[in-house]
Amino acid sequence: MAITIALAGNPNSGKTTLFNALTGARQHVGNYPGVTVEKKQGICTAENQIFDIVDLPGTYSLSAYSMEEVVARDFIVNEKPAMIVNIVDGSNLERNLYLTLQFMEMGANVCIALNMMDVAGKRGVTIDVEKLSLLLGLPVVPMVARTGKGRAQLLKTVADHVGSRPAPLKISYGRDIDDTLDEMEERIRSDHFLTDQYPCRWVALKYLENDAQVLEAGKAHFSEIHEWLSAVALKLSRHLETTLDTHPEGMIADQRYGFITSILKQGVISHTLDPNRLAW
Ligand code: GDP
Ligand code: K
Ligand code: MG
Repeated sequence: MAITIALAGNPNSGKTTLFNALTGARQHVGNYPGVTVEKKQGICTAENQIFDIVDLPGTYSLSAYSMEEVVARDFIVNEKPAMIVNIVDGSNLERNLYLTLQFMEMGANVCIALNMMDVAGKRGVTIDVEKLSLLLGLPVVPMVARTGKGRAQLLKTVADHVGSRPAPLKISYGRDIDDTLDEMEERIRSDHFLTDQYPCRWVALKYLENDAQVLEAGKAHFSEIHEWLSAVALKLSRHLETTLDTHPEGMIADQRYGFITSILKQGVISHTLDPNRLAW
């Protein structure tokens, strides 16, 4: 039986290039149900497995602001791919990892295809791949999708990790938000609120982020808990506005970037003085 693998990443990270490198001519194009977003799907056989590869729409985040974000998120939640191959532009690491972090918060089984290593090399940037992998707790495979370099290693890594079920990543958003999240999460867990679809903390987070899709699902599912969660989120929002002149969404985004920065600061990226020293 084919194993479903989702390719996900920021626009222009090389998703389609990698998709073509993996599937060759064995691909077909359709639409995601109910929307005009194009769905590319293809077969790749490697490591004695058949992988059914789906090229998700390119996104920077997993909020519900754009159709692409909703499509990518719904696919992960509903189709539960065995693995997400998250294509990361290695020459633009900080920005790209913002999406990675959100997959991890969803508890998705992620591996990073660290692409554009040639571009990073030309800029004199060296990435300590092992350290990045260790600090994130994810497999990371460096590659150049355009030439196919790293393809075999990526497929081996995917085959080795398809069965993993990592615990959702829990990052700190500062005390005010963390305390509220804990309280919401507890109620969500004990009432099994939307937990057939999403991890508990993720539902709580989405209430704080005022996520239209989750709020709508919550309202339809059980209005009493929905009202309670909305009230708790509103209370926190007012508190943050009064005390810090900010709102939960802004603070959550800031803390995510803070988390990424703190990882990258630990010697993951170094700059060589001689940009002609191409590692790739
Ligand atoms: P997508 O938007 O994520 O699907 O990205 P594409 O696959 O369309 O790639 C965006 C651009 O980056 C194209 O011009 C690709 O040829 C190029 N590209 C993809 N991978 C690499 C790579 O590893 N190195 C370099 N230098 N260019 C790449
Ligand atoms: K593109
Ligand atoms: Mg594309």
